[in-house]
Amino acid sequence: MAEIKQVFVPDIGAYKDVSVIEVMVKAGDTLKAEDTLLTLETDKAAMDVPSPYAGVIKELNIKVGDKVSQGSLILTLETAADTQIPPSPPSSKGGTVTAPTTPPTAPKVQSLAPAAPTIPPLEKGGLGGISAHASPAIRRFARELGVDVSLVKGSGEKSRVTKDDVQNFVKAAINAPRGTAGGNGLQVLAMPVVDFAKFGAVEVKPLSRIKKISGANLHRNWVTIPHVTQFDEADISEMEAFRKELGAEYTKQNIKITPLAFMLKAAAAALQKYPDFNASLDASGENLVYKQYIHIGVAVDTPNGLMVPVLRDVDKKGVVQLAKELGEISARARELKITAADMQGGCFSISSLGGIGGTAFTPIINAPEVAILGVSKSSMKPIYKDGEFVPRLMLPLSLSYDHRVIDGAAAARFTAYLAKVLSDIRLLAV
Ligand code: CAO
Repeated sequence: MAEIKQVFVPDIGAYKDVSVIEVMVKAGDTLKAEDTLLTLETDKAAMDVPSPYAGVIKELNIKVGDKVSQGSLILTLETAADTQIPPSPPSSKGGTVTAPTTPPTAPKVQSLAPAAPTIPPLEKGGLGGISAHASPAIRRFARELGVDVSLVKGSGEKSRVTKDDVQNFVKAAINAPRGTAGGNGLQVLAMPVVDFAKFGAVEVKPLSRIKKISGANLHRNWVTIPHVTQFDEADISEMEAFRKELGAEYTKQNIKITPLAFMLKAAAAALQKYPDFNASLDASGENLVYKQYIHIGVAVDTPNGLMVPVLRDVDKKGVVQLAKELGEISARARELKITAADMQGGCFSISSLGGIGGTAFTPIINAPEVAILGVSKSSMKPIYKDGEFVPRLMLPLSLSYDHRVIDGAAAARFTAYLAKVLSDIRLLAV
């Protein structure tokens, strides 16, 4: 037989005037026994209060923000016949507590009298230091949807993750355009938190602003773009001889002609020949946007971190002009005088470590570009030519490309063409 029951806040240990941080039900809702009614939070813990009965809510007496103690009236409901549930012990799973429910012993109006639950600390999860506050019910809800709650940005009080936040996270993941960043759906283990001081003296310094910004971009690009790196070598013996001649002439004008100026020119020629490398995926991830201009970003090592200013219309400029602009813009980058606009609009990037050393590396694509050329230090090598080994100056090239857009064969052709042009710079004139 249906009965009218009142549901009260159960025994919550020594806590009094505890905040109601979430109410999951409203008047008129039909409940199953054990459905979560609300979540309470002290400064140290959060717990759900489940319904001891199945039935229909007649009146809800509590709202978010209320302060409650054991015995506060939560709601009145009309039970379905035979809906009392047997007592259940406190459940503690994944750091959450479900307050136990004890059925009423007297008919009609009855308070709940469960054993005091042990309340664990409010759970915090995290990926790369991001932590999430979420009630047990929200954690359960997120788990049911396969969402790692530590990845959800909370919009509630004290940045608490709400049900809406989880739902919006799922919607965003579903609607995220294919081929773009892919949402934040990477389900990876949180970094272990290590107390380094346990092993020896340490000093903590904040990352520079540029490192923080570029780090976040590099991370996104690394995890969301399927990178492949193609390696090749260019015989730059002749190019180097010509560069030295030019260098002697332009030093007086304070223009330093480094191999990078030639590389910019050669890259522009390769981008013209292979336009897929001068393109970007659009927001839907289903179309390629081909650019009718050739602007190339150059990675510059500054005391504050990596910056990538962009040289415009590289195809329309000569090697000397490019060397001059490169000198100016890299100096401005090192003095932190370049603007955000100086770093926008690039179609392709070059990262040269040739002045430092190394034989090869795997540069990270500067999205939404689809490829980046890494250049390492040239060195004299014995090259087998016309039946004998001859000493040649070889320049290592490392081309990372977005495999969603570029096939391996195309990348090999692009790199081989670059090597060919750098080996015979007369080709740049035709
Ligand atoms: N092989 C051999 N020598 C090379 C070379 C190469 N591939 N590239 C440059 N060099 C030589 C130059 O000729 C120059 O020699 P001299 O001083 O004897 O004339 C010397 O190395 C230094 O060159 P540079 O670094 O001043 O000039 P650059 O045009 O090669 O590079 C710039 C300019 C701004 C790209 C560079 O200074 C720089 O910042 N490089 C680092 C980029 C970077 O950090 N990339 C990593 C990104 S991924 O984390």
